[in-house]
Amino acid sequence: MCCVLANSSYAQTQAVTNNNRKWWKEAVVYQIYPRSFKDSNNDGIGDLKGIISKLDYIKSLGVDVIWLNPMYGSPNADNGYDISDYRSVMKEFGTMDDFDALLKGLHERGIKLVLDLVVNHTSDEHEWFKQSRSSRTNPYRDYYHWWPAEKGKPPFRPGAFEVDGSGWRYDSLTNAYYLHYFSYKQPDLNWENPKVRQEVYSLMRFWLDKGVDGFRMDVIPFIAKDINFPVITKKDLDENYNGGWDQYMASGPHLHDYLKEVNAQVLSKYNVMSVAEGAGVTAATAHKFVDADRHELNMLYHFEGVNLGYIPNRFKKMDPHGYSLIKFKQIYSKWDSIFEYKGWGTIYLGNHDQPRMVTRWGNDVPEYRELSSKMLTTFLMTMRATPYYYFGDELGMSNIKFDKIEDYRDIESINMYKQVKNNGGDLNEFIEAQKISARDNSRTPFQWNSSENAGFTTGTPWIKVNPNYISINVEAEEKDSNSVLNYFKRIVKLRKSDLAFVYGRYDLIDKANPDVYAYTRTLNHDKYLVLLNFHQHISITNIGFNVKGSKQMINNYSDGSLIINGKQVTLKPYQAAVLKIQ
Ligand code: TEU
Ligand code: CA
Repeated sequence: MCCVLANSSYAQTQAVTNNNRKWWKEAVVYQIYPRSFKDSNNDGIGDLKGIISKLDYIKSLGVDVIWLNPMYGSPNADNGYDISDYRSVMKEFGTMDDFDALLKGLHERGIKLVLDLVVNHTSDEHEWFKQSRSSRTNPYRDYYHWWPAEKGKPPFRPGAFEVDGSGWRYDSLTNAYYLHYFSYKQPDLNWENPKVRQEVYSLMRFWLDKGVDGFRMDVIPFIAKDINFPVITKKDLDENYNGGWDQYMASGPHLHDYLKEVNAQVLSKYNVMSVAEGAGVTAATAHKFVDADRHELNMLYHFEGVNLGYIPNRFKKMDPHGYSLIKFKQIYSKWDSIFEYKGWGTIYLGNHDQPRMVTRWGNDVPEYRELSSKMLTTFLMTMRATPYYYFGDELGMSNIKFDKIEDYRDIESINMYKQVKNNGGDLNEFIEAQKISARDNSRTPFQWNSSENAGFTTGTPWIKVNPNYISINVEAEEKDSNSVLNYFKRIVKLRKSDLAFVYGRYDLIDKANPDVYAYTRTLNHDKYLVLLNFHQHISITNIGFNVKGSKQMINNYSDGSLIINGKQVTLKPYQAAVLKIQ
């Protein structure tokens, strides 16, 4: 008993020593998908000058770090995740001068900029790949993974964005197959080759020397593979829905040697942050990436939370019963405990690969959209982890729910549709499922005002604007003190008002409650209680200590109402509140 107590108080005091305090732990990250933020020249595509024109809006949010999706030279097979030139700016997005102006404008406002580092693969239009495929003896041949056809067909590997599902593509020029875990336009780099690694470090330095503040590292566990390519079957992968990719295709024997090298040769030389897209990373492997003593990366984001509620291997179809809040609480509580003593967590419910947060995790019907948006934002801003907040969620933007495949722009949805069609599957069922889960739902243009195309462009937008922009937009929400937007600004301020929200211990309360997510955050003598009703009915939670007399810090019901009865709290539909326990 003595030791348990000693440990927990040790953790608490440890948590805020200067040693342990880091700017990236205390930051709120705001993600911008440049293609959809603001179009400055009315070609229908968002661009860097567009972002520059909205810097004061970004500043008004109170966020600290911008994560910008890829804005490098790219033929856009996968909206910039297929890079043909790492040291340039995509033509549609502007010029290097625009980039420099953007970085300067952000820094002048005290905001940091983190770029997307996509180095598991390049575009097939990258010069390295053009060289590599040109002959078997080309010096760039070993920059990629080739399988000579005289060895027969290569062992099956999935290609996530391919209609035939194959991750190998035959190239007749040299009678060989090359590996691509995504589309054939995205050949995988061979990290076993030290020259490839030096190329990557050099391009990282190029951007860091300009002053960027770090990287979000795309599918980083995938960079290292077992290059003996042992035989695996589709069944192996399917039966390991969450872990399969990692087990068979990623996290190769040298992964952590490479990450240590990235740290030693690049990251450690700058005051920057790094966050891994931790596709396939599990509780068992997480520390290997982010334990500070290992000198690899700072943070990672896992997929266990966002994968909850899908039927496995059914093209991202949701379970008709929705998701279980009890499981949701288990997952986020587990990930909190993983990083209690080592490493540091992240928290997100939306990004450019996910549908809109309110549709997926809340309720986007008119009656509950605002309340449930605010409730989910309360969750994100009160957990012990760095929040990664996706642009547009601060307005309560919701899924567009296209009902025709022709409206989709995303290679993933388009090719999955073809796959279902070729397999004689149910296309209506597929389209219905996509209304909830498709990535394009979160890629529609940002909603600035109620003028045509939501003020995003006067041209034809590259993807349709959600018609709800008439009422859901910045201009309208800035004027309304109870808007989702103003609630977002208030809760960001609340998070920053007390280090307890960043470093304080997390304790789950009433864990078997199927409707309410309740927890406390405690640092030294400060204790906050967070109450979140995830459902549309009135719900009661038993806190276990007297809540009466505590101070209300925020409440998503604008009249501030909250029914407290001693140790019991009754929450209205989607109600969220944070109380300071006196
Ligand atoms: O995503 C990697 C990844 O895991 C995705 O395949 C994800 O599972 C999928 O989007 C779910 O629908 C990264 C990028 O974030 C994504 O935008 C890219 O398409 C992908 O890598 C390839 O670069
Ligand atoms: Ca433009």
